[in-house]
Formats: sequence, C-alpha cells, structure tokens
Amino acid sequence: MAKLPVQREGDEIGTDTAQPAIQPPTSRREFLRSATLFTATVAGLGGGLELLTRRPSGAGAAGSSAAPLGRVKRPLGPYDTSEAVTPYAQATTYNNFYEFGLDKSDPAQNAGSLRTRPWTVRIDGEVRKPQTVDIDTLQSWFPLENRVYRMRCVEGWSMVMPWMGFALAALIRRVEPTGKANYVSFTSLHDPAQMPGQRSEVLQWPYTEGLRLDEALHPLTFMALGLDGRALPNQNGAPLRLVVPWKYGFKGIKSIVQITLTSERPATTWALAAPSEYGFYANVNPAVDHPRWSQATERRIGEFSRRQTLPFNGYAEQVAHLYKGLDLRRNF
Ligand SMILES: Nc1nc2c(c(=O)[nH]1)N[C@H]1C(S)=C(S)[C@@H](COP(=O)(O)O)O[C@H]1N2
Ligand SMILES: [Mo]
Repeated sequence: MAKLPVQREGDEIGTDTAQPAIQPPTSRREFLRSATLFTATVAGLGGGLELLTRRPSGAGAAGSSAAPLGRVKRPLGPYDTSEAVTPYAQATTYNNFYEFGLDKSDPAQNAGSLRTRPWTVRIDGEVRKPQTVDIDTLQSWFPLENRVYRMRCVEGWSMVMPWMGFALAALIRRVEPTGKANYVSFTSLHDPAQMPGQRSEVLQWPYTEGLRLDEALHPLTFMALGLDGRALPNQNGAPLRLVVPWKYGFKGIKSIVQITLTSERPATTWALAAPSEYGFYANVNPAVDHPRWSQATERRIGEFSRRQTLPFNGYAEQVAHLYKGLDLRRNF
C-alpha cells in the first residue's frame, strides 16, 4: 500500500472551539420521503416501538451552530445513557465514512449517491440458515428499539447517538449458528460508482469488520437502521450499520451488505491498514495510547473542554467480563 491511511487525530487536538458546519443531511424532499417511508414501516410493526418525538436540534435552525444539546423525551431504558444527545445536525455532518471522502464534512456532501433501496444483506458462513434478505424484510423481523449510546472515535472525539434498530443477537439466533461459529465478519458495500472514495486506495475495499461471537451476542451490540427516530442518513451508514458502544467507532461498520459467521478470526480493515495502530479488539481504553496520540481524554462534539475517556467507554460493568484473562495492552 503506497500511502499509510491514518485516522486523523491531529485534526482534533486544539480544535475544541471549532464547530462542524450545520447542513441538512440531504435535500428536504429526500429527507421527507425517507422519513415517511420509515414511519410507515415501523408503524406497521405495531406495539413495542416508541418513536423518538424530539425534533433534531438543528432543524429549522440552519446556520446556527449554537443548537442546544438535546435530551431524549422518553423513559430511558437499561441500555441508555442519560447524557445529552449530540445535536442531530452535528451527528450527521461530522462523519467518518471514507467511501465518501476523508474530510469530516465529505460524507454528508457526497453520500447522496448511495442508493439504499433496493438493498439486500447476505447472511452466511457457519449458520444453518444462510440466506439473502431484503433490508425491509430484515427490518420487519424485529421490533425496533431505541438505544442512546456513547460513541468514541479512536481519533479522540465522541458523541451521544440516539440509535434505532435491533440487537445483533436476535439476527444471529435467527440464522442458527453452527458449533463452528466463533466470529462474525461484516462487509460494507463495494461499488465505486456509488462510493467515489473507493476510486482511491486509501483503504482496502470493501471495508470489513469483525467481532468475536460472544461480543456479537452481547445485548449492547446493536444493528442500527435509524437515528433520532428516522431512517439512518446515508452518511451515518444507511441502510444498516453496526454499533458496538464499548469499542472505538471504526468497529461500527456502515452500509452492510454481508454478515458471515466464521470459525477463524476475520481480517478487519483498519487492522490490515495499520496493524501496529489498530487492533481487532479496539476496546476503548484510556490506559493504552495510540502510538501517535493519547487516548486518556476525548472531545465530546458540542462541548468546549476535553473530558476523561472511560474504560470500555463507560460500559465496563456490562462488558469487562468478556475479556477476563486477556492482556488488553497486547490485545488492543
Ligand atoms: N464502511 C465504513 N464504515 C465506517 C467507517 C468507514 O470509513 N467506512 N468509518 C468508521 C469510523 S472511523 C467511525 S468513527 C464511525 C463514524 O460513524 P458516524 O459517522 O455515524 O459518527 O464509522 C465507522 N464505520
Ligand atoms: Mo473513528
């Protein structure tokens, strides 16, 4: 590989006052169309679904970067953080999605070329019921849940995201893993016609990620179809992305087309690109610095000063047991 790809942490240090520009994620017409379709679909499921009612903080306030941090107006569940939610306008314009460019503002500007319908997801490997499923069918299999999670990027910034989706465990159980399944591998769409960033070899395409099967089955591990009560914006990984809140953000692979259960540990994009900098586990760990910067603190998008980074991104109580006996310094 000619050029060493980097998560560009340098952009973060000393830029605490910089606010991402506020822009609508897509044209108003597109936005309304997807919102309508999505609402119709989830309404059809009946019961159990609580749409978030809060308007995005940035909506109707285009041009204002002073949108207050939002609070989710529903009773918080056991998996939710009560921390202030990152304004929608920032969560949808400050993104990492290298398929659409390297700058934080590129995905919001360029991801309109991604067609998320029709869309199928192939589920195969060490399962008794391998299949290719249409995204709307897949969505209809599960009652949609809301999860307000912290997200910590390896670059040293963080957000609080109100996801909507379902537990990955439910999907895995449905396809019935065989006794040989030890890992789950995920693959993003590979289509340079829709994803202009794939015309350059900054990463090895398609983007892939992976989890140990026990990590994948943990109740916090989530498949997101929506954000803030509406269909996931393309730049956030529509129509389906992984969310693993105790791991660095790059584990949260976007625009997934394939999920494969494997016996061997799968190759993962960032670990392939720079194995000394990004590991397979990528658990958030303030005690293990990135070779080129400290992981002790983070900038919460929308806040002024840096805050402490917590072990496992604050989810240690729920997940630390998964790593008993594992040297987290070596298995970073
Ligand atoms: N396919 C794909 N998935 C991806 C990425 C990417 O470049 N391509 N970037 C990752 C990184 S580094 C982060 S921090 C999160 C960002 O998610 P967000 O833009 O929704 O905040 O997506 C992750 N998933
Ligand atoms: Mo990231």
